[in-house]
Amino acid sequence: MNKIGVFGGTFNPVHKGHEITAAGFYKKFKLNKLIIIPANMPPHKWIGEKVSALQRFEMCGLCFEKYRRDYNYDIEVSDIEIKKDGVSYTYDTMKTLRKIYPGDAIYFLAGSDMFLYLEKWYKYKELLEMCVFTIAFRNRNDFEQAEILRMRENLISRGYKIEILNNHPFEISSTELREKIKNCGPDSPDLKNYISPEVINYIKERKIYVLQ
Ligand code: DND
Repeated sequence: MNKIGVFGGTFNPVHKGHEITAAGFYKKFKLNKLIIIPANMPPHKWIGEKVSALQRFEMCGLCFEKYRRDYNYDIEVSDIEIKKDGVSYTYDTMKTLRKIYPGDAIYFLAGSDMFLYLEKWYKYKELLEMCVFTIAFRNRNDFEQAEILRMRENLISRGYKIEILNNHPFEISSTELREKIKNCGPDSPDLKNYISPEVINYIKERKIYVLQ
């Protein structure tokens, strides 16, 4: 039985928080494969239309390519949600993946912010039945971490599989980075601390986020 990791997100844009967390996920769970899935339309927020799903997908490709090339990770950026019109519910994606990987364990990775409102996700119980839900910490807030552990215990007692990545949080968000690019431009020197150079070049060439 293989272990397939899945990391879904809007990735608007993909940044080093995503990257480091995904690499840690791959290593900690000794994954045989990791699939990065940019959402077409995320169910929980309006993202506008100025940066297309295809552009978010291409940025993910550029960002994760080096893990395949330099570290030999089996990482794929999938267009499964982008090819499907409409809202990208994780439950639907997981059902499709279950058919592709019938006998394998599927680990779905999400940040703590997403996990905390998991009970509002579309068909979350059915989703949890199909995967090992894995939580990455996004910050060092003790109160939040205690709440995550409490929720995890509760879900485990109901028979679901919930894991914790136990990562050192890299505290950055796509929202902050879009603001930074808008206010300081894509040449802002500290941007490279947060976004990989390939992705910065893409942002510059396409002039995205600058006027938004
Ligand atoms: P986001 O828009 O939060 O992604 O979406 C996360 C995933 O959850 C997507 O696949 C959504 O379709 C799915 N979702 C959400 C809500 C409801 C449902 C599904 C449903 O089916 O009903 P971002 O691009 O903002 O971030 C991608 C992931 O990376 C998220 O899990 C986020 O928490 C995490 N993340 C970080 N993790 C560690 N360190 C950081 C991070 N920044 C973002 N600095």
